[in-house]
Amino acid sequence: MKPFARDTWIEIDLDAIASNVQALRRHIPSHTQIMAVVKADGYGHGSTTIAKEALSNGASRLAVAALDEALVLRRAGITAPILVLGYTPIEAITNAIHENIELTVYHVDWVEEAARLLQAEGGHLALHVKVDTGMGRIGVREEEEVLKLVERINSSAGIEWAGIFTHFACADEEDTTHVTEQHVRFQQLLTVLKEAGNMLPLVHCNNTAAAILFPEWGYDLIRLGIGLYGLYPSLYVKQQGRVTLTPALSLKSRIAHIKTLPQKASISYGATYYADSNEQIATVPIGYGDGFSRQLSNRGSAIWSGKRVPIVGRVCMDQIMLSIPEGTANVGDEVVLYGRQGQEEISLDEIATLLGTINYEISCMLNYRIPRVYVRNGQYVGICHGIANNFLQESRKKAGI
Ligand code: UAH
Repeated sequence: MKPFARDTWIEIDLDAIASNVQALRRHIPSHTQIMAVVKADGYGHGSTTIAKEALSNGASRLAVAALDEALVLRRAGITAPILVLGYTPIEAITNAIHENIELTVYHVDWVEEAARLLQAEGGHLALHVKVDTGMGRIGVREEEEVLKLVERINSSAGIEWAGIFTHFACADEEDTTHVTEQHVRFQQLLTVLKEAGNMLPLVHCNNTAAAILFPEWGYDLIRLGIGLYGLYPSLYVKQQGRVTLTPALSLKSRIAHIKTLPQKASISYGATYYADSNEQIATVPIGYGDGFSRQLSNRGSAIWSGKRVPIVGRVCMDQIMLSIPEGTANVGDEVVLYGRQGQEEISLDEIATLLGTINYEISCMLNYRIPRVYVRNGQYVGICHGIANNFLQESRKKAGI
């Protein structure tokens, strides 16, 4: 018996996650650590399982966007260093102190408030200084400001200057002008800090794209996000063929209803599709309520019996309809929405292109309603998520996972 009621699930191939970390490990300098970026619930793959798999295969650190995400990892028993890449409100830092979570800092006022809190309450806080070399979001920009910030950190009891980093805006592009300018600016700031007598802490700048294209900029660590999940940051990076990545995520469901419709029978809201005579229409339980975009109405497809079949009519909140032109479909037949079946594949890149976005958004969109099932060596080894949790305890036992 499977451990969830609705026949729609995400399969995550842990062997692919392991192989992707190992591929980057081989590609970057041996002294450069890997920080696995598992924000947004591991880009939709489930943060705790992905974090553990990455740590077992060559990553030594983790990063998330928000402190709450770091606390989820600690609650799962993960003790590796975790960096919060985004803003942390001062009133929340007590949690970071108690749970030994590293924070990002980019303003001297924040350090002063943190120092006051530490003076009153005691404890230790490790900070990474974020410098804005051309991304234009959080980060200190001017040399004097960076120097002032570092000075304030170094003179504050209980605060450790643990790292300095920047983030590239255009590392995945063929035109290297912008990324090179950002790197030069980063190097200049590091030189200014060294000339002012500072010993540099952990230095890092490379995301997946830069780690693949500029491994020589590895410094102390890379922040590996999209590549961990087996996806390339852009078609350009993929085409360079420098590192082989394996996608980890598949989205699957099963036919819930099958019927043969007469000519001109309409399908779904808005009656945007009319059946041909004797058209076989399969209903599949997935929809925009799961993060399967309504933009795929009359445009997307699925794989059934190793063949592509079109989505007909509008994607509903919980259901879609497929036209099965050849062959006999049955209730319970497996349908692949993203991933492979037989020789056919629907990649996240294909869906991203169809929707005018990037693969990152496609996996992040898949929400809590779909259980994540983890697979190793072709065997189910775990499950997490959402509404399936209600069903879990007893059915997990029955399913033996
Ligand atoms: C600051 C920061 C991010 O916001 C994201 C990442 C990971 O990027 P990729 O997914 O492109 O590797 C690193 N650092």
